[in-house]
Amino acid sequence: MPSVLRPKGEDKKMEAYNGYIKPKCNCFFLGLLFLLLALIGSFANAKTHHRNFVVQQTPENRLCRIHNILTVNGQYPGPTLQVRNGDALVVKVLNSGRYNVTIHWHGIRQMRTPWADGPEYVTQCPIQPGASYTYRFPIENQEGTFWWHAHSRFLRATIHGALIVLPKLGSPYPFPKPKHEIPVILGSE
Ligand SMILES: [Cu+2]
Repeated sequence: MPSVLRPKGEDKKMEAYNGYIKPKCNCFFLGLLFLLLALIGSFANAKTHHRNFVVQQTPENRLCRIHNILTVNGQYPGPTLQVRNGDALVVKVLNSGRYNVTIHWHGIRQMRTPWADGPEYVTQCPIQPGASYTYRFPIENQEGTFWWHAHSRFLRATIHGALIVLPKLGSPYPFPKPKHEIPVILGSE
């Protein structure tokens, strides 16, 4: 604005005013942009892991005799799931066995997904023979080695496996990083 339209000294006041307001606006929008980029970045690192569990009877040779034991995908203990903090799991469980079954993700907090927790007749009806159920849940603010297991009647003492939650990409372990890691699963029938 031409200075002739204002009293003397007004220009300086306007400059000071403009000089004060502009950086504040820029800082605000810059801050907002960084926040958005950080949010996008954190979502970009999160993955959704899709797995299939087939619960089935599998012949196993134990103590010189063939036993039909319950397995997941023919494995006992069942498959190890490895994810990162912030990831999501989608596990489709097909019951090809003879008994009703559910799977409990032991120790995983189901904050907004209680129907994925697993205890039969508590958060879901059991998966009947020939039927399937898909568990979908995020893992939020949890790290460490957990486990999953059947959670229906006597089947609780059968199929189980490890669920390993690593820190987010770029985040350190809460202890000195181990040179080597081996999941140790203890179970009895
Ligand atoms: Cu459990």
